[in-house]
Parts: sequence; C-alpha cells; structure tokens
Amino acid sequence: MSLTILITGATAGFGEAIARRFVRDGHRVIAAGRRADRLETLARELGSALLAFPLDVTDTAATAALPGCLPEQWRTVDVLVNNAGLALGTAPAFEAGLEDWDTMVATNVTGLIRLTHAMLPGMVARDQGHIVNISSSAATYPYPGGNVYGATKAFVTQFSLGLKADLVGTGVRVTDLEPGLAGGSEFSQVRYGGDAEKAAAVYAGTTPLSPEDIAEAAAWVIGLPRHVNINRMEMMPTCQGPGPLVIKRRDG
Ligand code: NDP
Ligand code: 8X3
Repeated sequence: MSLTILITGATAGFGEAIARRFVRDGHRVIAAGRRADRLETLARELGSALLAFPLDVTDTAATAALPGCLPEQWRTVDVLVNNAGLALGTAPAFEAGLEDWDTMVATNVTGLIRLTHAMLPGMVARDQGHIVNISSSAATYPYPGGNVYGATKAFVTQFSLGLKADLVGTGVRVTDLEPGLAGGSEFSQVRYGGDAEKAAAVYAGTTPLSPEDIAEAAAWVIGLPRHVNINRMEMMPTCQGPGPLVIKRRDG
C-alpha cells in the first residue's frame, strides 16, 4: 500500500536516506527541512513521489499551520517521521553555552511535539497513522558532554511511550527508534561546529550504523501489519555497547 509520509530533516543523513528508501518502496514523501535547495535537488532526482517542503521545525507558526498548508492532495499524512534534530557541542554542563542548549530543546523537543500535535488529530479521526520518532541511545545511556542532548532524547523516548498510552484504542501506531553510533550523516560535523577532523575522529576505527540502516529499520516498522506496533527499537553497531559506570578514585 502506498502511504503519504512526512519526514522532517530530510535534507541530509537519516532523513534523506529514509526519504529515498520510502520513495523506492512506492510511498509518497513530503521531505521537510530548512535547506530548500537540497529538497529541490532531491525532488528533481526522485520525481513526483517527493514533495519538497521547506520547514524549520522551530517555526511555531509554520508547524501550527500543518497539515492545512500542504497542497490538498498531500494533506492526508499516514506516517510522520520526526527525525529533525541535532547535538551542539560536547562541553560539560558547567561550560556549555545556553544558546546551544536552547537550540537543542527548541529543535529536538519543542519542534517534535508541535509537529506531532499538528498531525495527530487527523490520524486519530481516520483511525490510522504512525508516528516514528528518532530518539537515540543517548536517551538511555548518559555520557560526558551529552547532558542536554541526551535529555532531549530521553524526552523523545518518554513522549513516544506516553503517546502510545494515549493512542490505545485507536489505529494509530507510535515507534521510538533509538540508534547508537551512526556515521554517514552531518551529525558530528554539526556537533563540532563544522570541524571535519573532530567529526571524523568520532568514527575512527569503527563500522558505525549508516543512514541506510536506520532507513531499513523505519521501513520495517511501518511495513508491519497494522495490528503490530514496535514501541521501541534500540540499535547499535556491533562494535558499540554500554560501558561500566565511571569511578573517580583518590590518588594514593
Ligand atoms: P544530520 O545532521 O545529517 O541531519 C539532521 C537533519 O535535521 C538535517 O536534515 C537538518 O536539515 C535537520 N534539521 C536540523 N534542525 C532543523 C530545524 N530547525 N528544522 C528542520 N530541520 C532541521 O544528522 P542525522 O541524520 O545523523 O540525525 C537525524 C536524527 O537522528 C537527529 O534527530 C539525531 O539526533 C538522531 N540521531 C543521530 C545519530 C547519529 O549518530 N548520527 C544517532 C542517534 C540519533 P536542515 O539543516 O536543512 O534544516
Ligand atoms: C547520537 C548518538 O552517541 O552521539 O544520538 O549520542 S550519540
């Protein structure tokens, strides 16, 4: 069955890979993101199954206008993939910039809940839909310098579970995808303010998850029969795993 799928953050990384995958699978994709030129390039490449839809998820007026501001034949959104998000910096909390914290909260938390708020009523009225939220392993496993980023993702995971609780009795599904170390996207470049060397070092000597791996997971969860809901999916590359709790020992 061909679905209409709105993906935020489709200009790069996971979102772009998910958009490509879903079009390949025969779905119609509304590709959202701030960089309109990239969306247009994607639309030219993928054809009429993809609608380029410039959107900043922190723009409250723009998100509130959804889905009514979409072209009429694109308004019935079956699946919302809340993928847009970012980490800014790895400084400890006592050195981090408030502006970075505000941007992460505005994008990863407020943008995501506003998009969801805009799209849910239609899904419930149609008794069919699927919210796929892109959280992170950082939601569960804290690490130094992950402070607000990890907290925003913990919010996403808990919000997903709360949505699932509210939607019992409707035909609307909710899935929280929680990837660990993933390369092939702009994530680390953005986190390190464009420092390509630092960004590359994150993946040195590893085989991280790829955007296509995340797209595979997204394709699987939305393709399952309607009575099956994957609540959470934590995925890591084989080379990654949780570590022991850190202990600072006194000298001597
Ligand atoms: P990328 O930086 O490659 O992609 C992030 C996307 O989010 C871009 O398309 C960007 O588009 C978009 N975006 C950022 N801010 C906004 C905004 N205000 N409004 C609309 N779109 C926005 O990173 P990834 O693909 O790796 O990350 C995608 C998601 O996956 C994020 O939520 C991230 O936290 C999460 N994640 C990433 C992991 C990783 O290791 N890479 C692991 C686990 C989770 P544009 O700038 O054009 O607006
Ligand atoms: C991105 C993965 O480990 O950098 O969410 O937080 S991590």
